[in-house]
Amino acid sequence: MSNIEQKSIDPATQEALKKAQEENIKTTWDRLETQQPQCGFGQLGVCCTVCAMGPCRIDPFGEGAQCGVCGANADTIAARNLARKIAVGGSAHSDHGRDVAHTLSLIAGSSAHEKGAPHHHNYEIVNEEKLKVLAQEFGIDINKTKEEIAKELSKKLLAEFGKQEGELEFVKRAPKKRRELWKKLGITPRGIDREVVELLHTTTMGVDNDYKNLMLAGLRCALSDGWGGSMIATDVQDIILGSPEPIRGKVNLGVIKENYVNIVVHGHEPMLSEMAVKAAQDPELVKLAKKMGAEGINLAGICCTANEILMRHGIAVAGNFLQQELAIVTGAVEVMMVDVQCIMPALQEVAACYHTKLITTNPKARFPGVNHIAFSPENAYESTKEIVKVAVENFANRKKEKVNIPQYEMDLVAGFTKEAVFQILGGKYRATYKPLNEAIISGRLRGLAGVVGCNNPKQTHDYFHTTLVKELIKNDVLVLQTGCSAIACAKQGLLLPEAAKQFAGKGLQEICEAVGIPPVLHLGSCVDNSRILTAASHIIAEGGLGEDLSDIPAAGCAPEWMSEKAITIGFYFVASGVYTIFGASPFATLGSKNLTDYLTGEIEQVTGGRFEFCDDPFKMAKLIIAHIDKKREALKLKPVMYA
Ligand code: BF8
Repeated sequence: MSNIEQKSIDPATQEALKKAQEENIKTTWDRLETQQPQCGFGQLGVCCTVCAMGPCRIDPFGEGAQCGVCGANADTIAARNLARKIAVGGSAHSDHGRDVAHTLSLIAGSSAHEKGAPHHHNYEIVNEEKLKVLAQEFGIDINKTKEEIAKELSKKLLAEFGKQEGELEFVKRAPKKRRELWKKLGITPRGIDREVVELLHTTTMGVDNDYKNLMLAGLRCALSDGWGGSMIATDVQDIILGSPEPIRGKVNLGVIKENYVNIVVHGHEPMLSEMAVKAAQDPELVKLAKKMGAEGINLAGICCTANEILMRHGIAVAGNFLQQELAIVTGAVEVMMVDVQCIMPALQEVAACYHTKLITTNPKARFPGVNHIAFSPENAYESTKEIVKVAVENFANRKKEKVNIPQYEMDLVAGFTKEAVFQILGGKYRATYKPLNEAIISGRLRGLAGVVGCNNPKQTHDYFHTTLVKELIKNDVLVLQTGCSAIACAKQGLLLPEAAKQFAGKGLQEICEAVGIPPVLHLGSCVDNSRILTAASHIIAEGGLGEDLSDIPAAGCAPEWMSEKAITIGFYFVASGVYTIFGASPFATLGSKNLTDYLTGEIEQVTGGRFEFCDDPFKMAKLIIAHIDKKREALKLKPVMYA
């Protein structure tokens, strides 16, 4: 295997990497090399920088120091480090949710944050039906105008963040048995911000020294993300931007078009990317682009914000996390506009080697010296139009000799939601999960797996996602995907209905052919992992597959994870009773045997879910299948039909 083939299995990525090497552009893989050897204490999670008596570290071989200056041992240090990551990951998703709820309040003309501010904005309520459903969940009378409903709802949603007592409203969506368990364990999330703050408090010097107790607080904080901040983000985005429905699209670097003004949007909050979709179609700007010699304006996305506009508009996806620098390396990107999360600091340097203009838009995420065009719901269209104009004008600066776009693009179908799954399986007027449950009960389907998460240059790019998913569908496991994992599988054609015939087992094939779905369902961005939680609750409500989420023959996996957000997702999966495998490296807990044993073992007796660390995709598939079979047996289901 050549050096480049070890980095990625994706031919477009390989080609762009070759170009980067020829042009002496340093990418994440080069930087990983210069970091070798990476800090062993950090990798094991036993380096403590919590207070200024340190930094302290625990000798993993048991010969040197076994506790820090304050007396904290490996268990406390590793658990505190991990807890902090859970808090950070949760805060990222939940802050995103807050911004979306704030936009809803602006639409309703009742900004809770900016009293007296003019109420002009560029959004509207696209999905009134979902607005009403959500309002009813929050106990709001819906016999009033949609603006009035939105006003009340946004107030209640924003109050979820600052709630001090009681429980988050969406907790009610979980099956009764799960809610009772959370209550018994004392991990029912009370308020979103409260759980993050309290978890951080417990990790400061001299507070919680019990690793199991720290993990319980971590589980509660993660639940406030999955069943709180992320769920708010997903549901309110559906109200403001419309609920996705199955839609076709294209993926990979080949979607960047040589004769067009190319704008790549990268980040997470779809308020920006959604407006970019509109601004890129502005007749005035399209005319200007043509005047500049381009055929038009081409918009493409990277990472989760790409998933958002793919799900709602079929906008092309240029790539996943490890392709962000390479999109610029094509030499054909006029502007990369970014908002928050997963945006590599290196982009500034890579962009400087080409004519590409990097533009930041969010006050929370800036680069020194990089052009910042402030974006807010109030000036959304204006500011996005300004960015598109910068791109169009920058077309003239493109250096033709530097352009080389790998000609790879793949078709895909995305846009599955808990509602869409209902409708596809049961028909629009008989929307039900019954056919899905029956398929599992009868053994035509073995079970379900959520395969999600990032890329990580420590692992061959896309290899773990695609190999695992192929193994799962071959064994009649229907795969639900989000984030960069979905993009990885899309590039290999796994998100096409035709993929069932080529890759799926007979049972899954029959289902896919009967209803015309791919064997791998793309549910959206990382906040949309909340769709998996609600879909699982519907499965329990439908009946026949147990009484709790932990009874479902299902598992979760983040094969190439790298982000703190992935850790938080893992924790809310486990807190919801899901067996969850992490690839790449474990969460730097290995320096504490007790903590690792707890997370991969004993915790199952607590929440019904547990973690597994595994770095072989074939083994991951075997573990998931064994777990699904164990759950099938516990439910006394018929044997798998085509085993
Ligand atoms: O939130 S999968 S690399 S883009 S963290 Fe980031 Fe990971 Fe991609 Fe989206 Ni999720």
